[in-house]
Amino acid sequence: MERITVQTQPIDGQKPGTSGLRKKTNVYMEPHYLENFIQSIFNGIGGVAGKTLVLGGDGRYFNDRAAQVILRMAAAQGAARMIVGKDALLSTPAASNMIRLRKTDGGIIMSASHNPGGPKEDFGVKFNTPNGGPAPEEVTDRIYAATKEIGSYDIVVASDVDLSKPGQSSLGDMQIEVVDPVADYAALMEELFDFDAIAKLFAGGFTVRFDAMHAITGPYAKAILEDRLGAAPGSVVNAVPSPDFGGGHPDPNPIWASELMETMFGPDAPDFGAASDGDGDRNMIVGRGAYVTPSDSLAVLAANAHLAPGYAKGLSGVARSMPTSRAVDRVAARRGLDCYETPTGWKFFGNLLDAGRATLCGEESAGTGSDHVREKDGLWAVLLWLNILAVNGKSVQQMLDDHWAEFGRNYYSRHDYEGVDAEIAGALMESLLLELPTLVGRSFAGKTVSSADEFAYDDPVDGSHSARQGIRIGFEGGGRVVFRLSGTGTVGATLRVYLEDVCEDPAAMHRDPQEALAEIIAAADAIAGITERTGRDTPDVRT
Ligand code: VG1
Ligand code: CO
Repeated sequence: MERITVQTQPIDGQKPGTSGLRKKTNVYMEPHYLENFIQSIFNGIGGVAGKTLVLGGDGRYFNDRAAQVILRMAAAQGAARMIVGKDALLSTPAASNMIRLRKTDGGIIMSASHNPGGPKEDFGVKFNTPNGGPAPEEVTDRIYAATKEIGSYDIVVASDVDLSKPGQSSLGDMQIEVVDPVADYAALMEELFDFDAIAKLFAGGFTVRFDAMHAITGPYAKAILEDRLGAAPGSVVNAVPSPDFGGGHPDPNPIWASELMETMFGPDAPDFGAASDGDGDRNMIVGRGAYVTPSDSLAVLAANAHLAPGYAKGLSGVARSMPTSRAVDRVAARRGLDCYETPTGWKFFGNLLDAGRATLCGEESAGTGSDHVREKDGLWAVLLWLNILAVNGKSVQQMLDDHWAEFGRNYYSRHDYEGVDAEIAGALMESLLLELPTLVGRSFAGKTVSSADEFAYDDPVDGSHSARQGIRIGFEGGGRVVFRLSGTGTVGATLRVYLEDVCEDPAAMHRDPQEALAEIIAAADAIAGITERTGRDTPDVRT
């Protein structure tokens, strides 16, 4: 087999963001673009000679082609073995599980997650380390440095590897093992949850609708919910992954999963609804007529996880990303659990999970997970909810009511301003930063600022420092607004404004969040001049 070295040059902008390198698919398809980044990953991790890696992706457009390139590059550079999901498919949590189960040297996940897919949409690649988690900043910094120094890459000349059925093959000296993407993951779920109890719930007439949004979780959800647990056939909808996700936006929130929302708030709503994203690591939970914000979901799961066998001995601690609401902090305080606040992105939970300091983690962006893998995990969250409901017999609404009655409610919403001119967004953040020292004590739209800082994180396990992770402003009475720029977008800048207010009045637990947060929303605009600077008077997406 011929092995060739191709001359190349550094390509600007190959800096991994919140979760890997995401670009327009046609950018990834430009000559050398993918190859440069893959070679830089290999260089950044000290080469792949003799190593075993997992490879899989969410099935979006170019996933199949990219997989063949990555295999040929790994073969050229002496990798010992590649464990590849059938048809180059693996959900992100299943890839994380595979890396851990097979004790590999890491893995490459091809996905732009919740971003749309297709020739005109987005593609992405990320590297996960041997613990199964997204590479920490220290590793992504090395990968980025390698992208700036690259002069050539190695690849073998070979025809495509057949990835269409499980089994062993080889490419030159490299072994290739094609695996069923679902089996090991499903087995792990069966270890963690009481499948009999959930099956009994379904057998008793409890109805469920899982919207896979034409993305990777379709086959996983069908195999687990319908085939193993006996949910009625057709409970999993939009279950066949398609390269452009059916033309949709596979982001499980009330806006992009509006079809599911309509069903759940309609006359024939099932008992339980859920959706997942492009690569299967996010989840949206919705009951009959009851949307659960991801922040509340994390808090409810933290308070009730012990009802599932995998968590029966209790939690060692909990962690949430900084912009996530502090609903889970209340649970931690009551239950005497350690509670960590990390920067946005799952890579920051890895050390806490590895060190056994946290069992459950979550983000406001519909990511929840535990120490069972090192990624957030959409279907896992759905199963944990179902296991809890199977044990306590409550409805989703009742779960929320009881939770708020016990712990209080943190009204929460995130407002996204998408496709903002990058310079305008940058200037907005810079001027906020300059104003920070003057804010405390001042009032905006009737809210008095009690704290204001730029969040930085010192990892309590390895001592690493991550600066500039978003601006947080606290108000007297417990309200809060956080400003951040997204690190996953591919066009312009996305300004994220995270709004939160605490409520302990039992008579005020069922307000519309936008209305309950009206003062905080007005204060956020007054402080940051969002409308004035961006010309937008409403956000593109409210979740
Ligand atoms: C977003 C979310 C963040 C999440 C990240 C990756 O990042 O806010 O919470 O970890 O996406 O999720 P950003 O930088 O755009 O705010 V996924 O499911 O897209 O891998
Ligand atoms: Co995702």
